Amino acid sequence: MKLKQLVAALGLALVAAGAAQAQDFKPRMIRFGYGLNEQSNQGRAVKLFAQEVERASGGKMKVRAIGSAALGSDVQMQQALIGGAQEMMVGSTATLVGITKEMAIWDTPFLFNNTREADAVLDGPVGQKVMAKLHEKGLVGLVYWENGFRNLTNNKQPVAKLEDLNGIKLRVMQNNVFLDSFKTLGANAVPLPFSELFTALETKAVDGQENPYNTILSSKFYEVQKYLTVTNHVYSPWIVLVSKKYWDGLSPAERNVLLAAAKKSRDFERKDTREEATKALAELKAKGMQINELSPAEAARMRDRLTRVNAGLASSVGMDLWNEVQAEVAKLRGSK
Ligand code: TK8
Repeated sequence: MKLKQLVAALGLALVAAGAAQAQDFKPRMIRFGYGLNEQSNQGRAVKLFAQEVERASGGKMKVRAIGSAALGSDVQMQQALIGGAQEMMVGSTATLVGITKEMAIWDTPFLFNNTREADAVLDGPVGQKVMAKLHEKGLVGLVYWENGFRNLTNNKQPVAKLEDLNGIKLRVMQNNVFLDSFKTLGANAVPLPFSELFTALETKAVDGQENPYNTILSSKFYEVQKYLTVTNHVYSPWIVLVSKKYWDGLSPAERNVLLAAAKKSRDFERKDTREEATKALAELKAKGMQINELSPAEAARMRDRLTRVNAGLASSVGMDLWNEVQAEVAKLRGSK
């Protein structure tokens, strides 16, 4: 045999050994729920995931992407996954804290300075360890996606200093760290599911909210919010979840397909989100929002005030996890 042929034959043998066979896959229909609309960064990435799963399983596994919280809010979908009534979802890690308290570590105000730090910690050993905590609660986490750095909008007045938040009725996620954080800042914080947010803003049941630029744009919050303050107060991850009941019934080949597709969707989603975020602020301005940055002095005051929640947060996630994450971030900052 010529060398070329030998290499080709070896290659084929390897493919045969590694590749999944048709009989490794059963016909499957996965209901994948998410909160934002189809036109959002979330919608685009779920679509890519669905195509990837179908392709890699030779059409055996199909994903039905169901957006706009049509299957329920984050919290409702999490319960459906735990009970086995729904197979997959993507949502905020912050709404998972009621189930797995360690998830609150990602709600630490100003934890990450940039996406390089976020990616490294979330995809690294600590991020994976926190994700693994979901198993005992009936959930399997596959990957973290980027929701993004959160910024404040409201309909009452520009927020240029801490005191401007006084009396603003602000929707927060269903999560105690967010509730405490914004109460600490002086706002009248009200927890609400994302699926009720647009209407709550429109009917003036609340004055404001906080989310990344991408979401303010894709959910058309600019139609019902006048002022945007660049606060970047926390980096918010999304997490792709599978019902553990469902996962346990899959073959290894089927699980591999889901995990590999989830990783592809993560890489796509982060790139897509970051590209969109760089243009989003100008678009929001063009849509008529009045945008202001905080002066360095006011940003520092807000930051100081927000760190008051850290002690409570550290004790609720556990000192070991708190220290481990702080050490990871410090290490990354030392090795630029
Ligand atoms: C979408 C939510 C959203 C989150 C929020 O279901 O609730 O404000 O930022 O992305 O998970």
